[in-house]
This record gives sequence, structure tokens and C-alpha cells, in this order.
Amino acid sequence: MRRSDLPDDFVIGTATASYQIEGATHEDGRGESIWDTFARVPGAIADGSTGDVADDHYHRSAEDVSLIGDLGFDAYRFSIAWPRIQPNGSGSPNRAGVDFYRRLAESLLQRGVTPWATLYHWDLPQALEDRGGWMHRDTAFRFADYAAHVADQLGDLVSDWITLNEPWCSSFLGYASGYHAPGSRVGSRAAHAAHHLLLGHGHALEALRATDSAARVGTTLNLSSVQPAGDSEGDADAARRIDGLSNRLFLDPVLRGAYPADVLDDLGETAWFAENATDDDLKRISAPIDFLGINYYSRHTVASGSAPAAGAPASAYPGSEHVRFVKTGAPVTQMGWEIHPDGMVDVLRQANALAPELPLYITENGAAYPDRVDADGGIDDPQRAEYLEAHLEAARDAVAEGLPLRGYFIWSLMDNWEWAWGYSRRFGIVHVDYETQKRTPKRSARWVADFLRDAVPAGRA
Ligand code: PNW
Repeated sequence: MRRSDLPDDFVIGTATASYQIEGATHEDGRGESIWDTFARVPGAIADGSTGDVADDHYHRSAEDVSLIGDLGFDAYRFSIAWPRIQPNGSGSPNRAGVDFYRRLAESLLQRGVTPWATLYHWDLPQALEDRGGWMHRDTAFRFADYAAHVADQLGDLVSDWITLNEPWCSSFLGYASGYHAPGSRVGSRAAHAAHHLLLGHGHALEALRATDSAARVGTTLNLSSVQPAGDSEGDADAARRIDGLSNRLFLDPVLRGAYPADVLDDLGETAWFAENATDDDLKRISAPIDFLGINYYSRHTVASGSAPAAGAPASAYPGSEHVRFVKTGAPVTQMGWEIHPDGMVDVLRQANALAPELPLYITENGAAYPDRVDADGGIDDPQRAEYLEAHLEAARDAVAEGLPLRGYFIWSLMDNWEWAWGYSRRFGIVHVDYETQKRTPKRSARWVADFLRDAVPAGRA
């Protein structure tokens, strides 16, 4: 596959997130976030690490921007740490935080790389969590206020905005399974957090529109392709439930202005939504966006199982605890996530069916693999290049089929702090030595650079 198999204006970028790369968590007035707190909970992070240093990107952004430019990317998707802008979650912006992101955006523009800024990639100010976090409706309004400040401070440099990254993770991993910060386990009430996140998106969208009508605003959902393991009614119901909780609970309100009734029923939260998710809320949540971002990694194959044993860990799928996630035997990445490029086309079709004209972007796709270090110090990761090529081929197929897919971002530019896995999972096309902070492009990065120049990719994995 060659780059010229994709449309000329197809955007190819790479992505990162603030807490995963920046480090410098106590510098220049940054406040505490829920991940600073959560990373210190014993047992929360696989290797016991924190993002205190991470890739030290806060001090090395110039070098990292050069890398992005040298590799030849069109765009770079980064996220803004809310507690660098508003250390306590409200009030006037912290100058040093604003300046950091201004320098970053300026240096990207100088290299001809378009900055794409995500406003919320999970680092909620701890002060807001102390008042209930996303379980509390007011957090949506705090988020809109933060968005207005950011637009005001960075709007001359950034014209592609993503409000939220993966509200499913923020709500169901954060408040149901407790696998992510803040580590709460409120069961199906985590859906209230989902509503407040989406409401925050709606109000932030309005705030961004108010300051600069020329900017493009979208939001990013993590969608999974879901298939039943067999043809029983129980398996079909399991697939309906998991598609409902992971995909439709977010797609439907944003693109159709209504929550899927079957999902609220599965959750047992229909009454709460009827009382608390007003028509006004849904009007805001479904206000027209300029594009939808989709993070795609894998497919779920599900079957109907039995009720979980007493003492089983809290589920990220409350109300559907009996659903079993089945291994198909297909190849998986180091995360255990099945490699299924066609599923990327499935989720693009699913979004497109709800909003036929809406431009779509894959805002994350990538794979974790342990690196092999060659004798000469080179980093060999043939499986990652193969994974990326297979998904770029799926992107080409999606475009050929007429889906309005306009771009694709690789997760991730460089190895980084992989949330509950700490430093023990590497998603980068650039290797990071956490002792020295040396960046070394892996073989996959060389493959990507060749691809971006439309050279016949050397050493196709
Ligand atoms: C996404 N899950 O996270 C995030 O947007 C990235 O920050 C992250 O590094 C990347 O995917 C790779 O994991 C997810 O457990 C984390 O289902 C966990 C899950 C899904 C997405």
C-alpha cells in the first residue's frame, strides 16, 4: 500500500496525551489531577509508577516537534492538561501553562504540522473530583469555562479542537470498574458521569463556537466492533448490550440527540435519565460538530454467560455482567486486543449511518508490542509496522467505499505512560529510554516516514 492510494488531502498524523508524556507535574503552577492521585493508590498501576516524569516532554517539546516534522506527519494531536490551565479547576488561566501550549503550537506550525488539540484526555483537576467529579453536573459547566479560556488563549494558533477523548473510558473505567482514575465503583450510576461528560462536550462546543466560528470542533469516541460469538439469541443479546454500552450510548446522543432506550434499560437508569437528561441537554449534546473522531483498536466477540461469582471485580459493563468476552484465537497485540482491521471499517459505517455527511477521522490507532533491541541498538518492531499498514489499508477501503473518512492518527508518537499499565506497555513508533530520555525511531517509524513521503516502503514488515 502507498500513500498515494489515499486522497491527496487525507490527513495523516500522530497522537499523544498530556499526562502520558509531559511529566513536570509539579512545575509552573500545574495543579493536581485525578491521575496524580490515582497513580499513588497501591495496586492501581501495574508497575507502581506515576506520570511524574513520563517522557519529560514538558522540557523536551522542541526536540519532539522536530521528530514529528522529520517523520513527515501532516498533523499532531496532543492534549491540554486542564490543571496546567486552571490548577484548581476554575478561575483565570495560569500564564505558564498557557505559554507552554502556545510554544508547542507555534513550533508545530513553523514545521508545517497542523496542531490538533484535545481539551480533555482524562486529567481532571483533583479539586473538581473532590466536589464529585463527573458524577456532579456542575463539572460540565466548569469544563465549558475551561474550554472558553483555552479558546481565548490559543484560538489564534489552533483551529482543530477535540472536546473529549473517549468518554466511555472516563465514565465506565473511571466510575464503574475503577480501573482508571478516580477509581470509583458506583456500578450503573457511572452512566450519570457519561451524561455529564457529554453535557460538558455540548457546552464546550458552544463556548468554542462563540470565540471563533472558523475553528473546527469535534469530539472523540472509542468505538469497538462487536460481534456475537455464536448464533444463539443469548449471544445476539450480549452483542446488543456491549455495542449499546460501548458505542451507541455515546454515538446516539451526539449524532441523533437521543439516548438508546434499550441501553438505559439494561443499566436500570432509565428513570434517572428521564428526570435529569433534559431536552435542552440533548439539544446541546447533539449540536452540529464539524467532524467525529474515532479511536479504534480492536473487536469484541461476546457470548451470554452466567452471573459473575460473588467477589468478582467490578465490571466496566454494569447491568451486563453476565456477558463473556470470548477469545477467537485471532492474533492479538501485547494488550491482548484482537487485531481486526476490518472492524475499523465497521465502526466507520456505524457512525456514518447516523450522520451521512459528517467527516470522520480515526484519531487513534496503534499497537503495543515489546521491542526487540538489535545488537547495533536499533529497535525492531515488525509487528507494529504490519499492524499500521493493515489499518491504513482498511482506511483506504473505507474511502473507496465512499465513507467520509478524512484522516488517520497513529497512537502513539512515542512510548509513554500507558495508564493502568504504567511504563510496561509501549505504543510508540519512537522508542523512549526512560533512564536517559533518549528518543530512537523504531523500524515502524522508518516505515511510516517512507509511507508519508510516498516512497515505496522499504522493508515492509
Ligand atoms: C486509549 N480499555 O485508551 C487512550 O485514548 C490512550 O490514551 C491510550 O494510551 C490508548 O488508547 C491505548 O490504550 C484506552 O481498557 C485505554 O478498554 C484502555 C481501554 C481503552 C482505551
